[in-house]
Order: sequence, then structure tokens, then C-alpha cells
Amino acid sequence: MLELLAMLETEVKTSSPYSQILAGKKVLISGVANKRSIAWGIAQLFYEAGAEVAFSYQGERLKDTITDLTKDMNDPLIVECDVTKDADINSAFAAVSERFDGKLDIMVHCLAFAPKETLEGGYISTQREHFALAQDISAYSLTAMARAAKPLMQAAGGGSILSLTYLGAERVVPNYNMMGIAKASLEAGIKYLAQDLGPDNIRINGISAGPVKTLAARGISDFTSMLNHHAEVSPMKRNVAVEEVAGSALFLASPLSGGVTGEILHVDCGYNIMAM
Ligand code: NAD
Ligand code: 0WE
Repeated sequence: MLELLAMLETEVKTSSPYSQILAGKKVLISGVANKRSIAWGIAQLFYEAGAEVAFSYQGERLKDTITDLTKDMNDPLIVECDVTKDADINSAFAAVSERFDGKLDIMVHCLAFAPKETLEGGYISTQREHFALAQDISAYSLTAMARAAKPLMQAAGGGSILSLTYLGAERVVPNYNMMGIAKASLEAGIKYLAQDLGPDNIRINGISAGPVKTLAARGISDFTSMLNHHAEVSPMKRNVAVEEVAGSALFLASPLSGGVTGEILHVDCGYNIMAM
């Protein structure tokens, strides 16, 4: 019976015209920290859509986590890349190039960091070093990774780059503080990169996701009451699911979104349109 259900499921998946929309596409995904990571939701959907997925991670201890999560995938490349280190970016892309025959079709940038102190109290008290670190990891890293990905995407005849952002870039979200400034920089970077990469048929877009309870959210005090507020105010009267963020990522990564670049797509159950 279970076998029959599994077969039916496979049938439904493979008979959908879009089910293998990323067949044979070479993808690099950064930012998987655990099973709740938005990057992991995206990785699973892209894999189901036929992509060959490689992973980059921040620190040695995440390697086992990703190896464990991906045990049912086809022996993916899992490579260290702390984005604060140029040497890591260079060696990670060298490994990606070797694994993918010098080509890359899709890159997902799904990481951010600001020191804890900058996410509480007033933004006005942000220290110079904390500001620089948040910008380095959360915004500059997209530029550095896009530059490293460019020759591989040129070799593939084009590509699609995605990054994750948040409404705090556009409007004041209490306590998002330093991350809001870093996301504003990330979003402006997406637009300038779209100009630089467009002639090579490389698109770059952002997804502005509503709040999701991930590791990055767990450290935030009162995150639960924020989720409740979003669910009450948003037109859809609920919060967004990681699977929905992944669905929009699949659209932006695939030829379905050909002609879309430099765009920030809100995937937040409509929260951003509300004033009250
Ligand atoms: P997460 O904690 O699962 O992912 C954050 C990732 O950033 C981790 O994998 C971490 O290892 C990585 N990272 C931090 N510093 C790094 C460094 N120096 N080098 C390499 N990697 C580094 O949390 P998440 O919520 O899945 O976050 C992913 C992205 O989604 C972030 O850009 C975040 O700003 C964005 N986002 C999150 C939400 C939310 O509510 N969770 C909403 C909108 C946007
Ligand atoms: O981008 C984010 C969070 C990213 C993040 C989270 C942390 C927590 C632990 C960056 N740096 C750190 N540094 C740490 O030390 N989100 C969109 C989730 C988020 O974080 C908030 C939010 C929302 C939403 C912080 C305050 C208010 C709202």
C-alpha cells in the first residue's frame, strides 16, 4: 500500500509539466545551517525539480549536518565557504567549477549576520566594527559570490542568482536595526549587479520573505509575538511557509521568470501592502 502511494506520488510529480523544470541544472546553495533553514527548503525543491545541487557552508561543524540532511541526494558537493574570507570564496568556487565542468546555472545566496548587540536597543548605538561586519557578511558577500559565479555562468550561457531579503530593508521594523541597513544595501546591490550581469544573460533577484522561525530567528526576543502580528495583519491571515518561499525561488531560478531581473519579490502573504 505504502509502495503504491509512493509510486502514485512519483507519477504525479513526473507528469506535472514543471516537475523537472531544473533538469540537469547546476546549482550552488549557500546558507544551510539546519533542516529549518530557508536554504534547505529551496535545496529540496530544486533537487526534486531535477537540479544537481552543491552546498556551501560557514564553519566546519556544519559539514556533518549537511552531509546528514543530504544523505538521500546523489553525493552532492559540500564545500566550506565563510564569506568573510576571500580565500574561502575562491576555493569554494574552484571546487564548484571542478564538480560542474566549469559551469554553473543557478546560485542561491541565503545568509546573513549582524552581531546580537545590533539587533536590540536603538540602531543609533551601532558600533563601527559591528556595522562593517554586518555589511560584509549580509551584503558584500553577494557581490563577491556573484563575481566568482560570473565566469561559470558565462560558460553555461547564462544564469540566475537569488538572494533572500526582508521588509526591514524598506521600512522600520523595531529591533531589526542594523540588519535593515544591511538588507537595504543588499537590495541596492541586487539592482546594480543586475545591470552588470544582464549582458551575459545572468539574472539576479531577491525574495523578500515574511518572518519564518529559523535558527536566525530563534535568537530574536519576542519572535513569536511578531509571527502572531504578521498573521493577524497580513491579507492572507497567516504566515508564509518555507515551501512557499522555495516555490518562488524555483520560479525565479527557472526560465519561467526569463526577463525578470533586479526585482525584489515579496513572499509574505501580502503583509507589505498593509498600512494598518
Ligand atoms: P539560518 O540561520 O538557517 O541561515 C542563515 C545562514 O547564514 C546560516 O546557514 C549561517 O551559517 C549563514 N552564515 C552566517 N554567517 C556566515 C558567514 N560568515 N559565511 C557563510 N555563511 C554564513 O536562517 P534563515 O532564516 O534561513 O536565513 C537565511 C536568509 O533568509 C538570510 O539572508 C535571512 O536574512 C533571510 N530571511 C530570513 C527571514 C526569517 O524570518 N527567517 C525572513 C526574510 C529573510
Ligand atoms: O534576517 C533575519 C535575521 C538575520 C539574523 C539573525 C541573527 C540572530 C542571531 C542576523 N544576525 C543575527 N545575529 C545573531 O546573533 N530575519 C529576517 C529574521 C528576523 O530577525 C529579526 C526580525 C526578523 C524578522 C530581528 C529583529 C526583528 C525582526
